[in-house]
Amino acid sequence: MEVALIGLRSSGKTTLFNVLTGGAQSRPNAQERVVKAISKVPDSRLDDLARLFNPTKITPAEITFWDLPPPPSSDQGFGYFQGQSLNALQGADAFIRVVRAFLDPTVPEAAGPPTPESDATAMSDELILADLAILERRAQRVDDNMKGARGRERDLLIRESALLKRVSDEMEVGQPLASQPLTTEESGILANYNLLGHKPVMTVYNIGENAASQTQPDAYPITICAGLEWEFAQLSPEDEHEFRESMGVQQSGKDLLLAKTLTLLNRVTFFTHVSEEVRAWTVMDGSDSATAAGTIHSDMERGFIRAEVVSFDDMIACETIAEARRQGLLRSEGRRYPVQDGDVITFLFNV
Ligand SMILES: Nc1nc2c(ncn2[C@@H]2O[C@H](COP(=O)(O)OP(=O)(O)O)[C@@H](O)[C@H]2O)c(=O)[nH]1
Ligand SMILES: [Mg+2]
Repeated sequence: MEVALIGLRSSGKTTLFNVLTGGAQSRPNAQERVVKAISKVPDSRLDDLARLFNPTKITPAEITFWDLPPPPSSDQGFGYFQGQSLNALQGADAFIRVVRAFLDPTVPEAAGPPTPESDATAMSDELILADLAILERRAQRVDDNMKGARGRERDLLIRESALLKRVSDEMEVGQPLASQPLTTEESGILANYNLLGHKPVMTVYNIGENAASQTQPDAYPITICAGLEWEFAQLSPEDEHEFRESMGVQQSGKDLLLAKTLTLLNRVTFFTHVSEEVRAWTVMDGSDSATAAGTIHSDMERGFIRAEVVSFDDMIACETIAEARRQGLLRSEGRRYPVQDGDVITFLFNV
């Protein structure tokens, strides 16, 4: 799972990246390339399972975050969505859009006084421009291919060309892709282009220290004080607790954001236990057990025999697999079983 932080200069992307990844970015203003770092997703269920299985190793699910270099020249706007940066961003699974909502006279603003709304609009406009560039390149290729094409191949290219034109025209008048009516077939064609507008985006308002105590975990858009969270991250657990209390910011912004990112990516978590390790994995919601096995190892998907599944709650209640089996709560599931969030799974396979 690859998630890129995007937003205007000085909105707090690198600060937030450091909060999420424990300070992976040491030279925030000098970087020249995309910096990637892994964040481990906390999940109390993993700790509960570890108490039952006594593993030597507990492995949480991971999300990789990307911190982008400042745009090369532009003093306004993003400027990310061109050339090499655009190609890189097409490889991300989702975006977290950081909007500056803090006032700090010592930090110059990228585009005049911060107004979260105008900042957000500027970003949507740039995403549309980037996608228009992708569509235009594709349209060029389709036109080239049309010259030598005959019969059915030619018909398909004509249809694709018409689709490209229609979608681009709509986007040019400000209609984002997400709000354009498309048939399943059309969506399928567009899915091949890796358009930025197809990727899930979550907006995070980086609010000021004085507003930090008013954050609400379930508010939308998410609000977080990245500067303060970064200060918390430097402290010992005791000091952090005390400082959080005094600032009125009980909930960890990092934990909140990681949980929201899994939701953004439409992921569910399942757990495995082998003798020495209890581990959390994630798959797309709706994935079947064979696909889940494949996230662990391709051999396990290919040689899939069956999955032995017990729900998290049943596992905690029974304490042992043997007891879950005795009570009939350990289910034997085939390849097509849709994995549920919290499933504790043992895959049986041959290689
Ligand atoms: N006061 C305040 N300053 C912040 C906050 N978040 C980031 N900053 C400061 O804003 C400046 C730009 O932040 P940075 O993370 O480098 O932004 P980026 O350009 O989006 O990567 C740095 O000096 C940060 O210390 C915040 O929540 N409050
Ligand atoms: Mg930065």
